[in-house]
Amino acid sequence: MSMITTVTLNAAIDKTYYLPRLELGKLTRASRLYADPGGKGVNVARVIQQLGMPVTATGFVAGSNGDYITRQLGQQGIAHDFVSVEGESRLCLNMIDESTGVSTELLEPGPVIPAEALERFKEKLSELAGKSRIVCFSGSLPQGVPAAYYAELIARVKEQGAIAFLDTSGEPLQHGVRAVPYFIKPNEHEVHHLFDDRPATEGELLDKLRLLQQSGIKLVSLSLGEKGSLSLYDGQLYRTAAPKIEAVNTVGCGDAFVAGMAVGLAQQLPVEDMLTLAIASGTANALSARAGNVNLDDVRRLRGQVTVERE
Ligand code: TA6
Repeated sequence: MSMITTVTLNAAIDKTYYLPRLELGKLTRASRLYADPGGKGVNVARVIQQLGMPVTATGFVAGSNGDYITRQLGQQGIAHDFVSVEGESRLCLNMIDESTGVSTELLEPGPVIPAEALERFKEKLSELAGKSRIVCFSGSLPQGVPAAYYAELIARVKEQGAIAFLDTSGEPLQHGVRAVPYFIKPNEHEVHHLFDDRPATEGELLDKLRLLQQSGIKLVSLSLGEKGSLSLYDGQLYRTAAPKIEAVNTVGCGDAFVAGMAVGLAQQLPVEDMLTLAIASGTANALSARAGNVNLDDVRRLRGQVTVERE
């Protein structure tokens, strides 16, 4: 039985290009490139599998790109059960200028999801959630999917007695929090957008996190970038700091963070250890040339360098 299921409604092929230099208007030849099944939930699934826990990836795929995604997942040993639709799964490009280290992403829109496929997916999700301890919803919604769709899916996951993680933004997040997922990982901007869209002091930000927690969301993690993260769990605030590293490719760090949190929760680790695993996984992802990818030795080493303070 898969302990964890990840949902990617807009699955992608992530193509990562390393360029000697990226200058608009000029021809550039990639010195190396990688192509991996991607989209946030697929990245979460890959890292969960690399952390040693059984996982199933689901969502929507389309066309020959969709075939590539599912074929590669099979080769990476990741169970998958997607709903296929017409059209073509998208490419998500990440161009890394090696002269500056600057990463520039270009994301295609992906296929339009028809109403009948939305219904088909709801049934599939209920079936998968019935076999899972945790279901992770990650990423933006493709065209044709109503902003409240995550909220409907979260309700189905909870009906099956499973735990729902939600990592998204904008209107889908605003609707999603009303379905009271167990865990959300908003950035500062997304927190403000959930309330009054006014930037605030750290104290006002914490008040907003506490309001989210009072609505029943058990775990809220707020990424502060270089400054680490703040997590509120069952009313207790934890301030965490990630070890300093030389980042190679930061794309997918948030997904690896979610994967570490899901594995930590599934293993019923104490909160501090769960947060440590999440941060070590997110940091380890930045050491990989590929998106949504960690080396277990890096995770183990970094776990000893993460600080978690109760406040
Ligand atoms: O978080 C990184 C990433 O998953 C990339 O690998 C790329 O697939 C992108 O995000 C997709 O984001 P979206 O929110 O559109 O699903």
